Amino acid sequence: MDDVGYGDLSCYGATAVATPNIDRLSREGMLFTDAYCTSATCTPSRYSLLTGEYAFRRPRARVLRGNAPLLLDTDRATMADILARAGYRTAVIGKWHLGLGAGDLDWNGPIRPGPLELGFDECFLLPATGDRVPCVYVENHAVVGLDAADPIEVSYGKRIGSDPNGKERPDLLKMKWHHGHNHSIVNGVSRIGYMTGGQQARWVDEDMADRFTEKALEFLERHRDESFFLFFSTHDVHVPRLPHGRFHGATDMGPRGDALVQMDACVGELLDKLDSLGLTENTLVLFTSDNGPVVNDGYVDESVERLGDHRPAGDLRGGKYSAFEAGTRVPLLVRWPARIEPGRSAALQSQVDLCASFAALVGQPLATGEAPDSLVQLDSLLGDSPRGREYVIQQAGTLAVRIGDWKFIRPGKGRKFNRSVGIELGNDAKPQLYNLREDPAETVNLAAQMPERAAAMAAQLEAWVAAGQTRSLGGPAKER
Ligand code: NG6
Ligand code: CA
Repeated sequence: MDDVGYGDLSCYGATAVATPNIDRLSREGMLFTDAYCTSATCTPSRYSLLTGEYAFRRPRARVLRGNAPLLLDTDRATMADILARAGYRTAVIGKWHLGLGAGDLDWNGPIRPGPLELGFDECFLLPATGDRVPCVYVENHAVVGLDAADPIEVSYGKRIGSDPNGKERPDLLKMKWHHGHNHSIVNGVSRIGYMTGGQQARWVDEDMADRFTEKALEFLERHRDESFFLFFSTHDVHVPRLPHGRFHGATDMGPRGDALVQMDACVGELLDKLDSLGLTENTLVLFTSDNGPVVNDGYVDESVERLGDHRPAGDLRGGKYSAFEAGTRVPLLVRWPARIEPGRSAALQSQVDLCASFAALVGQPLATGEAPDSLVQLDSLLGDSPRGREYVIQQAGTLAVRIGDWKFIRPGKGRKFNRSVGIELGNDAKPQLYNLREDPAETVNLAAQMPERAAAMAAQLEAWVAAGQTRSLGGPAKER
């Protein structure tokens, strides 16, 4: 899921929104309270998920433009490659945001390299984000529904074409921009970047969740008799939030709340399909989010005004973009009825481990250099052991590390607060040390009181960064 926070689901304590289908996963599977994505934004987080490598090792792994070249190396194994080697049929349906092509992509020709060169048999993509051009779907190697007589052009920076943009024609918008997001207007919403042409191929935001779900159901149906891996990657609840009309008013929170309900409904459709195909018992379903929550991410969508008592980050501090916990601590639910006893776990989990864990699950060895930061965590992931990782590394503007109950945030020059989105970024010129057991909301910086612990954690973090990989290393130097 996209930008779904630790407090956004009813199984994680939300009361202003009901997520019955996701709650079903929590009743029938494991709910993790201490699971993390690797980064507080999308591109780096997804990079780690699919490669098993920390994104901070890749300077290009930052929120990508919609016309950025493919970020991943096609000659290095991805999660999809690993499962394909074991005979799985593989697909990614939904948000990609990891770049496409080899640079200077012509959207009217074959679009590659992309997922199909990374181990996926098929793809149906929102290429970047809902708020970035080009606003078209890509299926396998081509834009869906493109009319050759109306070619697409995409530009970031220089304005192209003569279409009005969101800055000069707010009267044409059905949802106004708040900050950024004032270039090309598509479907009454202005986006980041400029696009011309491709009129017939342009998406309708209100239909996007249904398009993805339809594709996913069809994939499940088609591969019902084989082993399959579906990476179902919703646009919800990222901006612009324009859920289908049937979800309007599903909550009192406006589009963000309604988009959460739409997302839950998509999950429900997938689970129902597994039921009807008789596949529920022996299918592992894993639900998680790519980064923490944000309320105002650049459009005027009443999300702030109508938030009420809902706390998207639960009790955690920060949100999307933040080195505080809410940036990267995300929901994680894992259901596999044939194998997993339902329960709750406080084991530390990181999405970077899913590559190695899945490889172990399907009996695929990893070569040296493959999934270089990914550790097999099957015992804890499947609920056999309460002990997970010993540490997690968290990336935002700066880096942070959690070792056991202790959290250290590397000092940095960045601003402390992002005024536009209203989120504390966790940056500070001074080192920060928190005890998450006693102070889960990171309110008391203990670094000055406990300089030795802070220094030891800083040194440990730098060692993991400098090592270039962490798979062959053990845990922290010594138990603290
Ligand atoms: C930011 C966008 C934000 C969102 C984010 C990426 C502006 C002002 N803000 O730059 O709206 O698109 O990038 O989100 O442009 S993510 O979930 O894909 O990382
Ligand atoms: Ca995201």
